[in-house]
Amino acid sequence: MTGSNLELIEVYSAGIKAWFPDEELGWVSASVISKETNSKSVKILFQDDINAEKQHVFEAALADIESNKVGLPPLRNPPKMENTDDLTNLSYLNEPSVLNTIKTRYEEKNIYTYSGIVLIAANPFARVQIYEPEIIQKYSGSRRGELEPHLFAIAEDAYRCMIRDNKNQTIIVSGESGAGKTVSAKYIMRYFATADDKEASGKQAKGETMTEVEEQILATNPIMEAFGNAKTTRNDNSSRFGKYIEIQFDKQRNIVGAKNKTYLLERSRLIFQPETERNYHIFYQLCAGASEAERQELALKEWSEFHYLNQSGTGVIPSVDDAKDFQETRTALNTIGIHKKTQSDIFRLLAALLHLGDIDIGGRNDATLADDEPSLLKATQLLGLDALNFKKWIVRKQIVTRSEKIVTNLSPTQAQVVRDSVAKYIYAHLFDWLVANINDSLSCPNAEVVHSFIGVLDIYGFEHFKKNSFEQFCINYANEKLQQQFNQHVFKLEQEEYIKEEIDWKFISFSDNQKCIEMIEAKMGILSLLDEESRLPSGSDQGFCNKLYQNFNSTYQDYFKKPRFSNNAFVVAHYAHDVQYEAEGFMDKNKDTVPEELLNLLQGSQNSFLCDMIQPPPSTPIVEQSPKKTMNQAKKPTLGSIFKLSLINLMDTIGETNVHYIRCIKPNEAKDAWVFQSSIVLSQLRACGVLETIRISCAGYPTRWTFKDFSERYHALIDFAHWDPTAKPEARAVCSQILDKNINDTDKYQVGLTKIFFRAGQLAYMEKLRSDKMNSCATMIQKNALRFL
Ligand code: AD9
Ligand code: MG
Repeated sequence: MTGSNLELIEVYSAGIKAWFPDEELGWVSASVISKETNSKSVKILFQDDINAEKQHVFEAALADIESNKVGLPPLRNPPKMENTDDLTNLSYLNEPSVLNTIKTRYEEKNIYTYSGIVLIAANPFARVQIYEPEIIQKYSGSRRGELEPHLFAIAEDAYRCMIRDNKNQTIIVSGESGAGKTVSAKYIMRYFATADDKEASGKQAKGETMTEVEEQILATNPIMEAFGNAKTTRNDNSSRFGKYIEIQFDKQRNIVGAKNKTYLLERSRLIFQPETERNYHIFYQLCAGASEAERQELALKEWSEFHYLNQSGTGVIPSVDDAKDFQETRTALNTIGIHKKTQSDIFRLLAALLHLGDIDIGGRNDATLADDEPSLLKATQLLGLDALNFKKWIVRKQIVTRSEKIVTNLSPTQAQVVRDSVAKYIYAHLFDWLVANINDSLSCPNAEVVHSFIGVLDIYGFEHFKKNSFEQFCINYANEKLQQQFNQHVFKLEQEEYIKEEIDWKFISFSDNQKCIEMIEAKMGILSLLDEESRLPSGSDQGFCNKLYQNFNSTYQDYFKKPRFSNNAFVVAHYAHDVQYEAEGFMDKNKDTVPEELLNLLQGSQNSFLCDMIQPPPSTPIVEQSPKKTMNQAKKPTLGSIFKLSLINLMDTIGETNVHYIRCIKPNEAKDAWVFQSSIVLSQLRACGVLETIRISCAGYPTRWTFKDFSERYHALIDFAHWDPTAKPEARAVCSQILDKNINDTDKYQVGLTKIFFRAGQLAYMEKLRSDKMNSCATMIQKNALRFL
């Protein structure tokens, strides 16, 4: 039988290159030296292409190869193909070839590569001159594929689709921390703000000039980064929240407004920072850049003197000038129209938080706090609160039963937790308030003018650390949802192509992660079990964990595991990786509560800005609120449930748009310029679904040739005994002849309306036949030539 897996063995003739796994480099290339085949097995010897002293052996039973139990070593593409700007052009679409192409391009300083509909962006960690206004103008108006792969090509594509299809668009930018999502999202925003629309009728070329609203949109970046970004070990400017910004256009394709939605700001950072990390940039900016008058009024000190800023010992980032950045933040606040007085109110709150963190709580068993403790006085003064009342509810708690109210003392540690909960509560509200205000300034005054939008999603990628907690759980849950959307999209496109070409095609399966998502968000899923436990007076992290063990070990056995050596952790088999989550802290983080008495105090504050800010926005979901209850008494929605709801909304929004994908890759951990570590890149390609997409397409018919191209390349394989040299057959007929003669297994290909579709690896076989034929022709010509001599 021709065309079967066994036939592919023939391809491995002397000199042919293939890939072998390597612990350090990911994959290494090697060339066939010899091959021995008998009726039962095959043994192929390869010479390593880099290490002259190393050889690789492939040995397998023919039966195993035929049944696909053992795969032949993945083939390497011809060198001239290896730096193709679209991975789907590769003849051999396998993992090492994909990796090698991205690497080859990166070494040539090409950071962008397409993988079909996805743009892969490898972070250069160095300045590259590819974002200048001239380049923006070059991409503006050109079609994808006309120019080198680029962020701007994706942005332009989104813009064109919006106009052509009259449909909203989304650009999803994902990748792990430090991979370049925020930088990419900013360049995309800049592109929309500055690109001329060469085709838009009636629109003047505006070059580098921007309208007020375009300037305002760009000004949101320094503000959001000051309040929502921080130095982490992975990234000096790490976004600690997810963001979806809708850039709104009118009918004439002018930008008329924007709307930001944010997701899950990391709250714990406000009160604690791991070694070498920092709190949110704005605090250091304030300490370094405030005027003398502000320093006096707010009692500001150096960053190193505030507990909330000095715990990690790191307060300065080389190459960052916090004082200068503070001026930039102020300018940006001015640009979006936040009044000077409001800016002072904001800084006042920030300073209050710093003093709050310095409140010195003492005591051995019971927490003690002096009435005249200076930080207490300063913090409460700035917050507009009564110091004594505030102090009371920092060191004590009240339990309300049916018949009575019992007040008990807290331990010093408990009192600190309460103090910190107030700080986190205020900061989280300040952040939400800022986003709401930015949206107010950026919203188009006349909503009817908004015709369509392009949304840019800059969201944390899959996270898998040594110790994973509630934050990683939420982040990975978000990524599961995005991955599902991505798979469905790719799969749908693939099917559409097959249907368009009218080929006979059976549905192929792909790893659907629906069950994993269900396990997290369903009625009895992880999040609702966590909520259930959080509402119990005696609820605990252990109780939550036990509930998971009881419920999931059998129901979701493919996605849930209890670790062998821990009773308070659980493992989720995510699409990208198994992740072990430590249950400790899940419940508190999920509840995110501030004692009732303190909430009441805050709501009655003399500081009208604070009062204003902590009012729940009208859209906040309130669970089971009875009319008699106040907001505080109502069951406050948990962070998990808020996140779930916002994700579901996000997915609905994305679902109604046409989606474009950018996958950012961090090529090395050390953030070194132009250093490419294959193993690190490989795991990211896996985590961001690029390899899965390739697998999906390989399960179908990944190689496509038009009739013309195929007949031109392989016409030598026609059976010339039945060939009529006078006829001028159509390309399609030539293709049929080639296929009939050379491939008997009809499952290996499908003939569409304009193209032929091949199974993975089939092209290698055709190439082998072709080169054999060429060689034999060459030998024949030589022999004939000799005869004439
Ligand atoms: V995080 O999940 O918010 O921690 P991001 O957003 O993926 O992360 P970011 O965009 O902040 O990463 O990029 C990290 C750093 O990489 C930047 O500060 C730059 O120093 C560097 N970077 C990223 N993209 C580019 C680029 N296109 N050109 C040059 C870049 N440097
Ligand atoms: Mg970021």
